[in-house]
Amino acid sequence: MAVVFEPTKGLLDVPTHYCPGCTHGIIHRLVAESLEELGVIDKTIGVAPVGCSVLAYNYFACDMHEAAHGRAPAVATGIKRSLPDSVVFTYQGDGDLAAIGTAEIVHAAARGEKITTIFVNNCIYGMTGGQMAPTTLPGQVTETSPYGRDVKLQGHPIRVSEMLSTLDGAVYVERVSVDSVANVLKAKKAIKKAFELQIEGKGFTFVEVLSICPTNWGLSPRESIKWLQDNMIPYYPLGVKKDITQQEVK
Ligand SMILES: Cc1ncc(C[n+]2csc(CCOP(=O)(O)OP(=O)(O)O)c2C)c(N)n1
Ligand code: SF4
Repeated sequence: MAVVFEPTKGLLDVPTHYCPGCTHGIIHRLVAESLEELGVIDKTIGVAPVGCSVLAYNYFACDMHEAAHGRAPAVATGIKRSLPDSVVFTYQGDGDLAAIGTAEIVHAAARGEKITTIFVNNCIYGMTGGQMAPTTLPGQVTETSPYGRDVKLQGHPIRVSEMLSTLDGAVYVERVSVDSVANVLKAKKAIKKAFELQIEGKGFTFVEVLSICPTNWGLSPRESIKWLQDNMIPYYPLGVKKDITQQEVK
């Protein structure tokens, strides 16, 4: 019988701890498939964050390193500078990257570190029980914004991709989503391209992936996908924000 589907060699054959319907698993798979197709699993070092994906080091088939909360870009910088032929990526949630690690990601991008960051934006702190994140939408109810995020009180959400695309060291920045088959395919293309540009030594590459958290949003996985489409995509427009290979800045 013809083989129509095979597991990627970029992931280990182990069960994951993610909640049913969580899209962290899809994003793991896209990263792993990209590394496999580029033939770089053996020379890749990933840096895991603090957050629901803290255990990413148990799932990827490459070498992995754990970083303290928000510090993954700093750890990745050290690894890449000492092992310049390796492929280095960080995998970070919005609490990790856009709250406690804001300085690390901004300066890694500004320095043009030749690393790739996969930024999983689910508009909430997942692991710790659903507190407000820097990317929580205006009006969004969370454990720490029970009446909805009030921008007068709690400030405006941060559009991380747009912010990083203004920095000269960033060579490729794209926002994608995993809410549909078409968008999953686009997300894969973006992640693979980010790794390709790193391998070519171009500079800092960044892919933001809009993701769901059914558990802390209090919605079913299907309802969560619709919530992402109706609320997140209008606020966080998808697309390439910067690509020096196309000389295109949006
Ligand atoms: C210095 C520090 N502050 C706070 C925490 C608690 N903490 C652990 S995970 C987390 C939020 C993670 O959310 P996010 O990065 O959005 O990832 P998700 O779990 O949603 O995938 C927080 C606040 C910590 N571990 N260390
Ligand atoms: S808490 Fe949210 S982000 Fe974390 S594994 Fe569950 S659904 Fe995914």
